Amino acid sequence: MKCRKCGREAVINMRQHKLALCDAHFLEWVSEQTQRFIEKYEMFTPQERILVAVSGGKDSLSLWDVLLRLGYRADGLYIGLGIDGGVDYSSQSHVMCDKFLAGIQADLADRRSQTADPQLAPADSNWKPTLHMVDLAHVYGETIPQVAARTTRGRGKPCSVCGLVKRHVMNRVARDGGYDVLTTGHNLDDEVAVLLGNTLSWNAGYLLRQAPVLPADKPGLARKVKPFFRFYERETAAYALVRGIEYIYDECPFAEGSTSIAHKEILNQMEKDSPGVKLRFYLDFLRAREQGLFAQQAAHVELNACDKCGQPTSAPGRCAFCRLWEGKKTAEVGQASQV
Ligand code: Q46
Ligand code: ZN
Ligand code: ZN
Repeated sequence: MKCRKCGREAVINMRQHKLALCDAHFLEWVSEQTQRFIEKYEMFTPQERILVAVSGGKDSLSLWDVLLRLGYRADGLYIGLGIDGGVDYSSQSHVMCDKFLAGIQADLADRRSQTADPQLAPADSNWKPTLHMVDLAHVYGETIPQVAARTTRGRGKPCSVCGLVKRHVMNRVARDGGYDVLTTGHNLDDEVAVLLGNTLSWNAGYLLRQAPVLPADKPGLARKVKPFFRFYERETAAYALVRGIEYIYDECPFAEGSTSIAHKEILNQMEKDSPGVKLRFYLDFLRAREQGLFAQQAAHVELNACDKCGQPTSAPGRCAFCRLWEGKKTAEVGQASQV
């Protein structure tokens, strides 16, 4: 297979786009497409401050890489969940984030010194990306498996607690750090798997909140965006590989056997028979959503500020996160450290 742009050997063939590209043209294509999605869906502007939630995996590190290379001021946030799973999962993923940061800082400094490109040398050219680190055991006194073990939430699986905690911490760091926008590395496969789950249960509330851009719910909260939502997982993996980004290959040990992995397998089977079906399913959903298919639901969701942390919640009084830690001593304020 030859690259459509230069005729060299292709490293990837994207059947849904009928497009094969060599390594250099693939890297260029990913950057251009990301920029196109950022503009098309009005995700953020070059003037805004961006926080990228990084897990040490291929998607989030590739996203951080692309945003920085496009000239955006994007800092990282790593949340230490305290998950071991026999593979030292959390520590290893933290190491990957640190390594990535050291590499990209050197790379950006190099490129800035060699170019007069204003995108690579923004007005405050002293700016360099940092990594915020929030270690749950340190700040809240417990790891995710420990919190999960003492609550009924999630029926023995820590994922529901983990999702709740991550959302809260991401919001807090974005708010306290004065970030305009919070980005996550979710790719199309992630989004379509969730969409299938939400559709199977016709959960209109969840369907309404599933989107590549979620505006800030309350003043002081960051908008949430997913710039990679139109890339297939194999494309983000190929990007990391071709760019030489080291990432943690192991999935979180608790992901095993999840319904979203089962949904991914089914969708991949469908994609094999009908290239592009995943992308069409998601884009058609967005169109239906735009047209107000789930709008009726919107009127019924009322949010108040949590008594304790101030984040939006549909519950009266305290939010689910604060209730989770009731009676525990936490050291939440100002505990995100920077690298
Ligand atoms: S990190 Fe957390 Fe995931 Fe692990 S415990 Fe579940 S939710 S699987 S994205
Ligand atoms: Zn080429
Ligand atoms: Zn709260």
